[in-house]
Amino acid sequence: MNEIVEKIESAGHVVLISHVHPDGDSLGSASAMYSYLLQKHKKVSWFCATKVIHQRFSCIPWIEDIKTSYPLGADLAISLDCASKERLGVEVRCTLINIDHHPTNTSFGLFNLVQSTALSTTEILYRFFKENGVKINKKMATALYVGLLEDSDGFLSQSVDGTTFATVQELISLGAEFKLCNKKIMRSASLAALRLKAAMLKNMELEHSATVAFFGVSYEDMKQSGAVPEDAEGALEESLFLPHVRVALLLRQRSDLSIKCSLRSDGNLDCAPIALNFGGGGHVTRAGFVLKENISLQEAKEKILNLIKKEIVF
Ligand SMILES: [Mn+2]
Repeated sequence: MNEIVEKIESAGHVVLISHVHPDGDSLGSASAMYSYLLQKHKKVSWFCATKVIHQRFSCIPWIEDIKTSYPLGADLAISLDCASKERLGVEVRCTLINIDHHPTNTSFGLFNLVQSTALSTTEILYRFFKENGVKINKKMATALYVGLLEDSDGFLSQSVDGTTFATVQELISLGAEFKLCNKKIMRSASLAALRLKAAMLKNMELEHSATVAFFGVSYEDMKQSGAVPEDAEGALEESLFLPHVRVALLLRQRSDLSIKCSLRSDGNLDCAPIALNFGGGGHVTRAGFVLKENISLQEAKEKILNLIKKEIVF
């Protein structure tokens, strides 16, 4: 029997962990795992340290079961899509299984199912279910689909290939609610999000011969728009549609004045080492980190831009 299946079989109470500020892949993979454990009549909890989950994820099965308090008495934890211990948002004391696809994953679990070539964590789970003869029901298929949809940026990313679509085809045949998910995940916005996007695009700066798009968003900007942090990512990603832009950098000031930095690239520049350099992590095309020191947006911009400029070779 597979080691992970064995651990699950012998566990009394399993807690699934989606990373802080969860995305569709972390939620989708935890949701699919949740269904699987319910199928097995296991006692299971789903933990995420972040209180507010974006409304676009409401199409993910069991999303209403997420708890922000860590369950007492769990004897097995499974983290999904978490690249480092810090992303768990909690100190885990029991046996931990780490299932992820980030190349920067630090293998912090006792068991690590980390495949950096996978498009999403849900793709790893899909294979895990198939290899272990697990029946994928409609809810699981929907959840697995969400991870693929989200991490492939609506099937537009460079890592998408025929295998991705073959997987999607199978998930749809298993009942995945793909139309609902496409609409909720890719095609819904709040007025606040659109207002923030407009302000960000208006203030976008192009640096280094227009190869770098820069966005600085103050805490005041966020408060004024009423947008949630994730809403700032739309403008960031769209700036890469510009002909010369190869890297997009977003610096967003938080209420404690720390700065959340998000990096996106067209794939020709690896974002992960830059993020690692500042204590963060991620993928080639998307990575992030937090600057905790007391530093202005302008100072942070210069510091990071200098590093990016060294990496960009014309
Ligand atoms: Mn992911």
